[in-house]
Parts: sequence; structure tokens; C-alpha cells
Amino acid sequence: MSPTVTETTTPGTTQTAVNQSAMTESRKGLTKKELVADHPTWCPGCGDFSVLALFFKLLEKRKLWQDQFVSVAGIGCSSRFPYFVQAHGVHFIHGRALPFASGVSLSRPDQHVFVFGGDGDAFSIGGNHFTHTARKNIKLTYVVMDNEVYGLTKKQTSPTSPIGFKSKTDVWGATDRPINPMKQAICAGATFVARTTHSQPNHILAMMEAAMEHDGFSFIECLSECVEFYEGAFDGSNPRKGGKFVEVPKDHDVTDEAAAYKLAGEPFPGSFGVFYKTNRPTKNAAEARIIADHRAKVAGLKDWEILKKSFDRFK
Ligand SMILES: Cc1ncc(C[n+]2csc(CCOP(=O)(O)OP(=O)(O)O)c2C)c(N)n1
Ligand code: SF4
Ligand SMILES: [Mg+2]
Repeated sequence: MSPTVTETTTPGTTQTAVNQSAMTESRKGLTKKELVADHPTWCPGCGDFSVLALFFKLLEKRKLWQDQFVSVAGIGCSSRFPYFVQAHGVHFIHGRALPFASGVSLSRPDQHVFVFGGDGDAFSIGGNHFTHTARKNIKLTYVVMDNEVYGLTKKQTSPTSPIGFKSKTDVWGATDRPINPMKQAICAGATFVARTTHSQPNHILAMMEAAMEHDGFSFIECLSECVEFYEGAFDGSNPRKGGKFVEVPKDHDVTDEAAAYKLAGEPFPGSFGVFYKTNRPTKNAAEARIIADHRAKVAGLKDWEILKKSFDRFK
């Protein structure tokens, strides 16, 4: 069976987006063996392995082929992620994964765009991009592997490190109030906000599936232990280490922003699951509409005639 092809408009070009359901019917899914690239260079026991393993599971389960998704990252241990996936991927500038991924999302509506990175990449150097991508509601899934430390650069205080954390930048212990990623995401305007942890594989998969289904900016904070520079940071959320893993209460209304914010304020280990989910028009839809309207206005004109009209307007 040949895949259904639907016309979509993208800036500067007319692009064909493949109807995904038809495509999945005609091809069997890829296996993990086919999706694995390099052997991950993370330390044995690093929490990031869980996220990668469950991402492979997600791709297998949802039968995504290499032409249907892209993974984008910034810089950090966690941001090495795209190297380990045998598909299109980008290891971009520190903190700038979201602007790059936004461009991919806006110009390629046929792609599932996944962004992976660390707490430093997301909330220090990339803090402004996080806010603006969330408020613009750009359709992509952002998984922040939060280890509460800068791992790659060998133990500096990160924006999510707790007060008192001793590091190479705070030898007497951190003094600054940490960022709460869940509160940050809700306030910035993210339309899907979820929390999970490296020690609960099934839960990670469920959160990633729900996030990729969401039409908008979907954010997942995944606690991901750095066994080298912040060992035991999340033991309190791991029943195998004597901690408690508590899911979001069944009666929690995910559309209630104030209730989501309240959940985000619970003391560690807090709750895990979808805190907030709402529907708001995406920037993708807004841009597609503007482009379609403009195309209607210039219908029948050749490309050079459209260009000339534009330059004439600047006079
Ligand atoms: C512009 C710039 N500034 C600083 C660095 C150094 N640097 C590389 S990764 C990193 C922090 C990484 O921390 P995080 O995002 O939490 O990732 P992790 O390694 O913990 O997974 C820093 C400061 C850099 N590569 N580029
Ligand atoms: S330094 Fe920490 S975050 Fe980096 S690979 Fe090792 S355990 Fe993972
Ligand atoms: Mg980190």
C-alpha cells in the first residue's frame, strides 16, 4: 500500500507531509538494534541510560522510521543523546537546542521533534529560550534530564542544585534558591508539563507517549541521577533505595493551572505524572495559516514575480 500524501505549506516551499497512519500500515517498525548508533559514553549507572532505552522503546512501539522524527540537543552529558540514535540528530550549541528545534518543527510539520538535554542547558544558558519556546507553544517534546549538577564539566552547581550542595563552584555549599522546573514550565506557558524519574521505566515511556501525542510544547522533567558527581540525589523517590514513588492523584484536574502549580510546590520527592495539559493554538498552526493566506494572495504568480513584489514594497 502506498502512503497517503497531503499538501502542507511551509515557509518558502510547498512541502509534502506523509500521512503517518498510512505510512505505519505499510512498513513494519524498526527494532532497537536498527536504531542504536554508537555505544553511549555515559558512566556505568548514569540515569541517562534509562531515558535512551525508553526512547528506543517509544520509537519501536510507535513504529517511527528515521524519516519521521529528529532528536536535537545542546551541550552536556545528557545532550550527547542524538549521537546514540541511528537517525537524524543535532548536537547544537550549549543552551540553544530549543531555537534550532523550533526551526525544524516550524518548517517540517511531518516530523516528530524531540529535544533532550540537561538542567544546566535548559535553565542556565538556555533559560530564555525555554521561556520563549514554551510561550510560543511550538510543537515539540522537550525532555530535561535533571541531575541537579553540571555533569559534563565535572561538578559545578546547576540551577536546580539544592541549597547546601557542595561543588567546584560552591565549595562551602550552594546558597542560591534552586529553580523548580515544573513551576517554571507552567508559568512560562507550556501546554503539557509532566514529571518522571530514571528509576521508573514504564512511567518514562508513558510520559513520553503522552507528550508526543500533545499538539504543542510538551515538557518532561526526568530526574536522572549523575552517579559520578551527585550520587544518591534521588534515592528519596526510588522505592528500591527506601524512597517513595507517588503518582499524581487520580482526581487531579490536569487543566487546572493553579492545582498543577500547587503540585509542583510539593517538597521532594513530590508527585510524578502529568501535572498540566491544556489546548492552546500552536505557533505552527498560526504560521501555517499566515503562509496559506499569503499564498492565496499571490496565487498564479511565478516565484520571481512574488520576489519582485516584495522588493517593490520596500521602496
Ligand atoms: C557557551 C558555553 N559555555 C559553557 C560551556 C561549558 N559547559 C558544557 S556542558 C555545561 C553544563 C552541562 O550541564 P547540564 O546541562 O546540566 O548537563 P549534564 O552534563 O549534567 O547532563 C557547561 C557549563 C560550553 N560548552 N559552552
Ligand atoms: S558524569 Fe554524571 S551525568 Fe555525566 S555520564 Fe557520568 S554519571 Fe552521567
Ligand atoms: Mg545536569
